[in-house]
Amino acid sequence: IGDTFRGRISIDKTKIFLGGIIDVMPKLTQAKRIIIVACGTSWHAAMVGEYLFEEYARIPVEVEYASEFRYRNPVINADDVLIAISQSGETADTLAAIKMAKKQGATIVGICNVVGSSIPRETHAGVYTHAGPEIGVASTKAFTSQVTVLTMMAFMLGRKRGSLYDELYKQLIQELTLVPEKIKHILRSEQYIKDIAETYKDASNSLYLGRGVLFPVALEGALKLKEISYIHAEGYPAAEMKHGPIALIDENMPVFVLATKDKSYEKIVSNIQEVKARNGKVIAVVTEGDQTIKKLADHVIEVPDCHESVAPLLTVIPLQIVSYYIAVMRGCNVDQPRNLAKSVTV
Ligand code: F1P
Repeated sequence: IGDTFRGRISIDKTKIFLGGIIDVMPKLTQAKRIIIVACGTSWHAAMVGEYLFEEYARIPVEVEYASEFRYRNPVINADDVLIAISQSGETADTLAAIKMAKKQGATIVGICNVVGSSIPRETHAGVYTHAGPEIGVASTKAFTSQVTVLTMMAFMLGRKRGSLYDELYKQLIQELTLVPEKIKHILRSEQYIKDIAETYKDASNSLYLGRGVLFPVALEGALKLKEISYIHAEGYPAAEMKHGPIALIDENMPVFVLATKDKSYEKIVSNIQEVKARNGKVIAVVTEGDQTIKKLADHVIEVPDCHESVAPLLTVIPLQIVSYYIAVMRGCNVDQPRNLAKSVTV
């Protein structure tokens, strides 16, 4: 899927090779803490990274908006590793956060798309995602490729730190290698997803809910919708709904729920019931064959069964497609949304 800033990152049936990141592997493996800084969509990828690093590598992770981090006085130690994620590699806030952490002795790892951009030049090592030139301003391929790299790193670190035993490590790699085929499968539902977009294109507000590693996917789904269609959208951890957003729910509110089968499944089913009890419209992204949610939700979008660690990579796809079609149907320019720039360099 790409190469590190100085070598290839790849995956085969049983192993992950992290190319040039190998140089900083001892630092990463022994890190007391990983800080991930990013902005926008890249920040959502960072949040997925937090869940995966903590779950599989058992390293404490802090995710920070670079735009906040750079202006406060954070505690940074020499045994911290700071991972900077940026599609453009030029985001001024992310660059400033790196420079600050570097001065304080932290090891800096980058995950960037644009080869030779400013952020890679300030890092000790890193990965180019080679997600191709994004024609549009809003990140889509960048998100999935950033999450893929973070997933590979989490598995690799888990292996090296002894928190992932052999069998599970192999199973997780196998799951990752199946992702491209599963995404192709989801894309076959494009017409069905377009019909859902048609139903909700005139909404003025929307809610996105997810739990665990799918919470950041809810944030990303909401961001995609607001960025390109200008519909107000909020992403929330599903369990937080009762602490406020539930007040917004009525028959005009589409609620997108990430509800694939994982350890939070029972809880997410009850969140869907809570929304339905208030007449909200539920569009649920579910595991293929799920009959329980089919009976509750207004629409279900099925994704192939997968291990929960790779669910972000699959479940974000239908949300990106819904946003795309809603924006097109509202006559918005999806490639060049108003007020947004591809690289935010100031
Ligand atoms: C961060 C970002 C993008 C967003 C838009 C503005 O950019 O917020 O996520 O889609 O392009 O910038 P980057 O640091 O990932 O290049």
